[in-house]
Amino acid sequence: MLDAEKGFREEWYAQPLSKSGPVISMAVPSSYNDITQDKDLRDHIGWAWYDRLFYVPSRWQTDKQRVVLRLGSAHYNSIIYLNGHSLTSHEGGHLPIMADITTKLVYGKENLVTVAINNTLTPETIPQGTIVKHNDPSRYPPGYFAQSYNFDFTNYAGIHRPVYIYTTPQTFIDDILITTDINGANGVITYNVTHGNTMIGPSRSGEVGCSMKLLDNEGDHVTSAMGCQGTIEISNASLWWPYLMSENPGYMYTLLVAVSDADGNLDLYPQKVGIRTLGWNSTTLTINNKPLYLRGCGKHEDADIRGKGVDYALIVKDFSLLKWLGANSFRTSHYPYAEEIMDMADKEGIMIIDESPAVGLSGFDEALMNKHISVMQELVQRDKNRPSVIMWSVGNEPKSNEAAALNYFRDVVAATHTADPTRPVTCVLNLGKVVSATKSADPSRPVTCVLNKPKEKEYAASSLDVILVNRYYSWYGDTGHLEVIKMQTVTEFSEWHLLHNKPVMISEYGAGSLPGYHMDPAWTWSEEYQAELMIRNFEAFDELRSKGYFVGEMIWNFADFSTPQGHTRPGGNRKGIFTRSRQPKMAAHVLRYRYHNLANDTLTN
Ligand code: E9O
Repeated sequence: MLDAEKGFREEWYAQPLSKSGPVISMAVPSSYNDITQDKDLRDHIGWAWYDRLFYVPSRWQTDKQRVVLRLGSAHYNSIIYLNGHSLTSHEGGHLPIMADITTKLVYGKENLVTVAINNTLTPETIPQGTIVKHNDPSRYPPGYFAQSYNFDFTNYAGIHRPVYIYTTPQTFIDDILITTDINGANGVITYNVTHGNTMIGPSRSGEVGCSMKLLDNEGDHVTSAMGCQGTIEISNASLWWPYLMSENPGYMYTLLVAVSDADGNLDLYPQKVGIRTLGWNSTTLTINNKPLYLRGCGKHEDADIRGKGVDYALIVKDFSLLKWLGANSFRTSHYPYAEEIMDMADKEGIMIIDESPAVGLSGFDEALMNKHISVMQELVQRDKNRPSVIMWSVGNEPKSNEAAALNYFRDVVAATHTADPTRPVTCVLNLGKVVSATKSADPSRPVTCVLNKPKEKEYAASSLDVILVNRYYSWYGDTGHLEVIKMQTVTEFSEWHLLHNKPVMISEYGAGSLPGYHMDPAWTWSEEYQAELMIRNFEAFDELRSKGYFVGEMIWNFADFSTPQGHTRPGGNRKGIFTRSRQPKMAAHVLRYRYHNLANDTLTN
């Protein structure tokens, strides 16, 4: 039910929403925007309400079960009520929300869960946005406003991920932290299990103990251990390798964690474990001591009808396409993706640059920084045990030419390292570029490289472990001049390395194309232009690779995706190498040829 600022005053959460006004049938998980024919729903800014009546069995109460409500995510700001009472709230659209509801349920009877969500973005939210109020009564109706934001993908809203109710015993596994290492041919797993206790009625639980069973990927017993903390060493371990770097990529053991108390309560959790190490220095990223070259894509959670809603069929399709391409990685541009997607990445051996929702940030003050740090901590908390996650990205394209960015990124990166010392931290940059010649006297000719913006004006790079840069030569600059790509790309990325002495990679490059639109010689928006732009980039990447510090390339974007309406976005952002319905453009075939060749290169070298 859409709300024009009345819901809280009228206490819509106190009873089923249908008693407060007309309700819309809605699917969960899904974005609400593109499901119906209602333009107001598609373009809604502000509060929207969901509710659901449900039953829980009374046996859960007699069995003294602890009951938890979990939403994979709700976008952006959410307040959750249970049986008319406020339960919890969460800010931020892409990370899970959990609440213990044991004592708030009525067992064997009807319960009501109500979720109010608000998609408004402001300079204080991550990501940021601005509400533009139009006060001219001769041009706009009273109270007219619009939402704008500093990124190009649609700010889809809704309950995007599954909502579960699950039970545990009253003594339960609260968290598990896994780190892995290799020692010669042996694999080393270090674990730390924390447990909790919810008092349900009189409890006698005293001592709580933990025991571990390690199973291989076929479920066969490998070894066992006692204690809530410890280290397990496995001789001749099977390591977690990325796709096309081993016969058996994505190998995972299962650590069967058991926590039990004196009352005989037993909580079991099968924790997946991929054994691998990461390393990085001033030129190289390594996995299991082998140098890594990332061949991948920037992606989005985006599809027809469901918007950003989790779709199991789509997840399988996208991984099938990634493997068809020969990709070994992607970046979760520009927010944390669904856990179902991360599970597939672990299993298929696809490496992830795990990005926070901080896209296009500016105005770096302390309040924003504290919020940003909390988001990084939530993200690390959720994804810390995933072998696929090889790097944290604290954000994309910040306005890091603002001087305040220096201390801001130093502190956000440091806090991320504290939360997880085992992975490198990056931020995707696009400022401080080598701007090709000033507005030239002669716009009809291509211009070559002239530095006119020193990179010192970029304040985030110095805090990062790996430098990722988005660059669109011959698309956003020198449009139509494909011949300058190689020179400009080689110049720019060599400079980034020279200046910071760190590994560098290109995290976005590309061009829009309309499938079926052909022009030879290549012309902007044709499939030929997109493909040729990529080939010119490959020439630069190969030269950079030979210099020894260029660690990867990611095309922008895997698939065409939805954007707000605009005169530069014909039916959305068309930089996909696949269409939005996941059919290949010419570009996908070109990339496939390259990625499989690169995979063979890395295998044989
Ligand atoms: C972020 C990504 O989400 N990088 C953008 C991508 C794009 O296609 C967007 O989808 O626009 C590219 C940023 C390039 C900046 C160049 C600015 C030139 C303005 C005319």
